[in-house]
Amino acid sequence: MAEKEAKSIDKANLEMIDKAAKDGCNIVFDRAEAMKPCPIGQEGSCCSVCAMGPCRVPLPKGKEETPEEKKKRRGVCGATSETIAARNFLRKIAAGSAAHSDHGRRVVEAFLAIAKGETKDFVLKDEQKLLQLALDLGIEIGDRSNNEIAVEVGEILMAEFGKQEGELLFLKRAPLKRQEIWHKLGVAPRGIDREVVEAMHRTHMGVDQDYNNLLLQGSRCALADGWGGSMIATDLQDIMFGTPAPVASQINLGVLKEDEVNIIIHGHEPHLAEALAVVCQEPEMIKYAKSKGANGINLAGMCCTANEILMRHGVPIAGNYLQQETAIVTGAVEAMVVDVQCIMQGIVEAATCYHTKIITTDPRAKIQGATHLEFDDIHALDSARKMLKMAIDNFPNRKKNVYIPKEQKADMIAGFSHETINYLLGGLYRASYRPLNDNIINGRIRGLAGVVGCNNARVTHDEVHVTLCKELIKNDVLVLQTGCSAMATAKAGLMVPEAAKYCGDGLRSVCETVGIPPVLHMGSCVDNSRILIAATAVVKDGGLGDDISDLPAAGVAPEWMSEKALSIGQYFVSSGVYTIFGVNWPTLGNKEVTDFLFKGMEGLYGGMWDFEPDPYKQAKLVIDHIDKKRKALGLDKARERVLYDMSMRQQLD
Ligand code: BF8
Repeated sequence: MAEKEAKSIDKANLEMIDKAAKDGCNIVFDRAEAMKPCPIGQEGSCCSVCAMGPCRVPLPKGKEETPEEKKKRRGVCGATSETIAARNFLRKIAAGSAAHSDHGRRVVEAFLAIAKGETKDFVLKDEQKLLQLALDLGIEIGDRSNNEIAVEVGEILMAEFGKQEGELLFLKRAPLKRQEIWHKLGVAPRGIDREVVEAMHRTHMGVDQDYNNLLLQGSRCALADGWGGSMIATDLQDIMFGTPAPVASQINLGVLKEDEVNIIIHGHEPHLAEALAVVCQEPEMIKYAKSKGANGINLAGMCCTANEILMRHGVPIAGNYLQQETAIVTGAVEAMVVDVQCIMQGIVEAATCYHTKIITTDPRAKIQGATHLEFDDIHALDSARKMLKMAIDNFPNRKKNVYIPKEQKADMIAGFSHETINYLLGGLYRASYRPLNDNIINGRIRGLAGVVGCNNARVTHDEVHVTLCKELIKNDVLVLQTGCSAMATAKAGLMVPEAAKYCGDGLRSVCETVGIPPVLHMGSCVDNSRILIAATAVVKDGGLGDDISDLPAAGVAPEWMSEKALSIGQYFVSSGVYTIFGVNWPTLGNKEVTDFLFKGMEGLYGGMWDFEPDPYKQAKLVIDHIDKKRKALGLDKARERVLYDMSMRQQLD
């Protein structure tokens, strides 16, 4: 990775990597060069769950291990490399599931505060989605007010976190066959917190030491994320702040403005971002910015908070995960306001080279050297004003080393929620997935791929996402995206209808007819729950099997980095989806565990994991899998739907 071009395909980022070097600013790409990954930890062969270790049990390289040698490959307590690999894997899933679900819990708290009228700063925006959710939960509607209904919705969903028995309510949204599989395997989550706690208990020294049993809990804990915490977050965020609909915006560091106060909101939970989006437009705040010599206020997003306010308001995105420091390197960011998750501690150090203020806002996520201004849900707008004022006051402190790569920004269309796809395909009065299913059946669309997840400094920034997605659409695979992956392809120009020119003939004709890009932005990482709902809607519409595992569909996280990505992957696999991860794979130190994940899970769940870092090979694996599923469905030859006329019917009779 010594060559600059090996660090990123994004020209904005490359320019800023140069600038950082000139300014003497140490950033993630420098640290990745200085710090090589530990090969033993990377393959899941290091156990640090007790103080007799850490014990290292790496797979011998370059020779076949004898059974005798394998027997000796154990920790001090006698733990086998299977147990160690499975335990490490489950702990990562638990951390990822906890992160998404604690986000979900905070969303329910904010939702209840609005529903109970404790805050006047927000109202519940999507009445239709509220009522639909109330019906799903069996809540009486009658002539009750929306707020009364919402309080009951919020209380029922809050109870999902602490539930001890039964199973999560949203599991009922899955295809029946999928629910039966979960019941048969005993992996239907009971309560969200319970599954995370149990995962941590089982992986404590001397508890669960059967890798099969540990990995079953991996599914239960991950399903509590996908069909629990994340799904609750998505649904309630939509009701509070609006269900996304198509919206135009721009992305990359070029959205920053030289003559305005630039404030970047970075993290995951949308309430603060929503409040900032409101106060940044207030005439008094703009006047105040002008009094400090700026021409206005420019709000931009970073990471998944960016996706949230992009999807609902069209707020531009400054960049994805590996741009959080390079945004600061422009020297033009007055404040970076952060909440939780995916915030590199390095931003505080990077900010010392410039004038940027790093403002932490959540009691769960403080950083030494940052300014802490706690966000208050109840007085959300006042909180946001304080942060914005701090940014404005910082405008006159800009140093001389300001440079924004102005040319580097791309147009994009986002806002493809499940509801929007339903509407776009079927229309308001007959909203349906039928046209999508028909186009899959007739072969114009070969299949679906969910391409999601992070950036990772161990691979060229954005390259795997973009190369993979171009390969997929060229082969008529419609791509659904979330997270930082969505930002990578948006920057590369794949999220505009004109990107149809990169598609195969079939997908191009569908995109041109419906007027959609071939790569659809479905939101943040908790919004992977939208992909579960969309996949279920495709199953329920008929003609493509009776479970998610029957669909010609696959998932990929080409540049994954976070534990949340592993939780997402595990709930996709446990929901029946063939799921490929790039970069590296955290159980390669043990063959049995890896075989279970890559092969054994297919027999149990109909979905399985795979590992492949090369984007062209990833695309081939996705396409081969889609073709295998098409064949199983009898769709291996493209077929036009035959519409019977009267004489044909008579012949049939
Ligand atoms: O939740 S894709 S780097 S920002 S973990 Fe983080 Fe990964 Fe980005 Fe969003 Ni998701």
